[in-house]
Amino acid sequence: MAKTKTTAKAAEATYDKELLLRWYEQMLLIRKFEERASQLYMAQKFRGFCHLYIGQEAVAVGMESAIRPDDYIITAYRDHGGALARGVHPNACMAELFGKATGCSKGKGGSMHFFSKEHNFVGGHGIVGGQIPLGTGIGYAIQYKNEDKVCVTMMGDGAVRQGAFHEALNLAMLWKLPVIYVIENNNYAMGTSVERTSNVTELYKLGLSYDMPSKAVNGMDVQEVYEEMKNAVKYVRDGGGPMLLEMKTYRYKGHSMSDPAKYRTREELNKYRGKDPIANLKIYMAEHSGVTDEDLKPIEDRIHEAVEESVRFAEESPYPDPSALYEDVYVGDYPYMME
Ligand SMILES: Cc1ncc(C[n+]2csc(CCOP(=O)(O)OP(=O)(O)O)c2C)c(N)n1
Ligand SMILES: [Mg+2]
Repeated sequence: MAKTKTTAKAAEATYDKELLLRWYEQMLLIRKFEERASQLYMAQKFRGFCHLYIGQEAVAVGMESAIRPDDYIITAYRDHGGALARGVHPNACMAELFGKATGCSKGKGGSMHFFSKEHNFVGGHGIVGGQIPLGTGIGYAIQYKNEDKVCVTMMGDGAVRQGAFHEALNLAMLWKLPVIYVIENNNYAMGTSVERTSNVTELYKLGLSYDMPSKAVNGMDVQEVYEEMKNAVKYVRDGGGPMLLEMKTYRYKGHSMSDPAKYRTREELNKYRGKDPIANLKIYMAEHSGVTDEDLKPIEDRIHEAVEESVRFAEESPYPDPSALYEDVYVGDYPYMME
């Protein structure tokens, strides 16, 4: 945990080497897992949708170390990073991409619908904004059952233009629900930039219209994400009601595998590559904690092996039995469905 924290500004805080290396390992796992998944997709080893989180790793990882395993996370379809950061095993994640029975959603969800009850990772949702009322409902359940938990409800910048976002924020404030709304503002909803969707481009301000404490955070900086999330969790856990954080981030890849991302310039992409959360953490660790390439080598080797193992596991796993179609659905045992 943070050794000293002289100001709220993350850049001036110093951290245990152990924590820094954990962040590095988690972010690198997400990146390497997805780079491999991208290759496998291109080789048609699995199909369907696939939205990569590459570039946004600091958000999931910084958040994760500020919450507890018994807190909830719910997110949209760009969900690989959130699940891996939660601790869902890479084998279960890769197998899910392959549609195998050993996947975290038993092979029936695919890339967009990762889920792990064990890790309180409540999806993976494909309908833009659909998870926002669900996360709010989880917040209501926590409050109703008088539990000491929070629900982190994540969404993209595109989702905040949905009516459901505003309805959810209104009720969450009215009932003071223990929800942290996290907007991952990567500046694009498919090919549409934030500037093209509204005159309100500082998205954290949307929370202010409900009097919800709201703040913009540099989502490319794992330290800053961690600090701001820690403050938010404390506030919400102490019964303050909901909060909203806008994580300013960037996705390096296209919206999905079929998007060549022609709506943005090379200069823009390069500008954000210069802010790369993993490369910058590496520099920070070298400067502040004396971390060398030799310190990082075992971590990088471990991740390489974990990712390759996940591919082997996914390839060797069986597809779900056709009878699994009738499992885990609300009305699966209605007699007429079995005819
Ligand atoms: C209700 C609904 N409308 C449209 C779509 C098609 N769609 C899929 S992703 C997407 C863009 C969402 O962008 P954003 O919320 O910024 O998330 P990001 O992809 O950047 O993570 C759209 C419009 C959908 N899935 N659901
Ligand atoms: Mg977006």
